[in-house]
Amino acid sequence: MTSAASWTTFIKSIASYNGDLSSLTAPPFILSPTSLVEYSQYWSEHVDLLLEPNFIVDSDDDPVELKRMIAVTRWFISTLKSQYCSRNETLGGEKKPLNPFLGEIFVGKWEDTSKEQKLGETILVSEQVSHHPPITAYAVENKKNNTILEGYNGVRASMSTTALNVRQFGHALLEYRNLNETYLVTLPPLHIEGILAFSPFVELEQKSYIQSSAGYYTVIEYSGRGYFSGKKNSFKARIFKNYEDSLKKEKALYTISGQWSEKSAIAKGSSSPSSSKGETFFDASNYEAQHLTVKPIEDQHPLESRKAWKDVAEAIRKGDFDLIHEEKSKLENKQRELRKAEEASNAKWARRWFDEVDYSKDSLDNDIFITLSNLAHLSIKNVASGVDSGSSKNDDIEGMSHWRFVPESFDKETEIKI
Ligand code: 0T9
Repeated sequence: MTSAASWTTFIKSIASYNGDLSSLTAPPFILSPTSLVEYSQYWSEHVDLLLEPNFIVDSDDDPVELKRMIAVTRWFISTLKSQYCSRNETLGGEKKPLNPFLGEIFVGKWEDTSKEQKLGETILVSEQVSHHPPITAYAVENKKNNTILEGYNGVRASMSTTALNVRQFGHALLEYRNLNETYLVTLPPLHIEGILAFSPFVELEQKSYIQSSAGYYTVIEYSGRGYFSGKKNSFKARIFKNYEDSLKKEKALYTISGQWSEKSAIAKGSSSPSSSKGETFFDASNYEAQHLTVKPIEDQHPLESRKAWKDVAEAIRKGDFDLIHEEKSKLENKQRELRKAEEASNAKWARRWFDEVDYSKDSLDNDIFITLSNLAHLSIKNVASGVDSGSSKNDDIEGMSHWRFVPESFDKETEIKI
């Protein structure tokens, strides 16, 4: 099979894409040797920005809660290049990730190598909590600064004439325990462009939101080439006192605009910062991502991603189609056997560090996710991330569910070493 022919087969398979990653038969050169369970690391490749709100001191200009919201918005913007461009940088284009198996895990840490140890160590735990549909849950924890980021992700995709349209499910909750402040972060819709031209890349679209427990509310609007600035990866973010104020754009306290993969600027008020008036908000090209460290494969548990996929990953690196297929089948057959055995004994795969929650049934009156969703008028149903509770799209999507980190189950962990 020539690569052009297999590409055609691939395009056909995405045209009939039913939302299930495993149904895509992609040619080897579009396969990434990395599992989707690893993508959780992208949330924390700027640990200093993630922890920054802990170090902001009160002064007599803006309220400290607003300064922290600006810092959280900066951290969020800083995650986007890692989340959506890093495969282009390391693999030469967006690639199809390995589809994680149920119970697959990925762990690692960001060490603080400075003398002052202001940040301390930050750890990541990521777990595949669902296979059909694929859902990955994660937590990033920094004990020294009592800060926890947790969340989960799933996607639903459909093919249009030129692009693969992807809606994200899930959200992140960022808790600064010392400050008694929590932020809810939603995930933007996206599409994969450039498929027909053999060079797929992600373009974000529409909006995502950040809601602070202190009331402040950020709306981020995404656009690609040809929209407001004509440049790729453009965005405009507005920070408001609260959700109600966001209904009138003129009420923005700050406006940020630019490219999330390059430079952006911030200015007070509701007009976009011009290059003369604006102050630099974030410059991705001058802020290198800090990659986490992962223990050597020899020391990993069989459920750990790089160990479990080792032979498949090697076959992908060799570009050997038959070998990829053979190695993948071994892993998939083992998984099928496991599911059969569970069914026979009426057992369910035990999730390691996360619990499934149904916010509409479980009595969770003072739950922070519900509180923040209500402030931001966001749905608590199993709907795409960022859907307004009053929207016509506010209907549960079959198979999707919410997940929450259970810190105690991680503290009790003895088998998996970080
Ligand atoms: C959560 C992220 C997500 C996962 C990926 C759509 C996508 C799977 C989901 C949303 C992370 O926090 C952020 C980044 C990239 C997203 C992936 C990009 C992508 O192409 C895949 C899809 C399913 C494919 O692999 C389609 C095959 C092909 C068209 C790409 C070459």
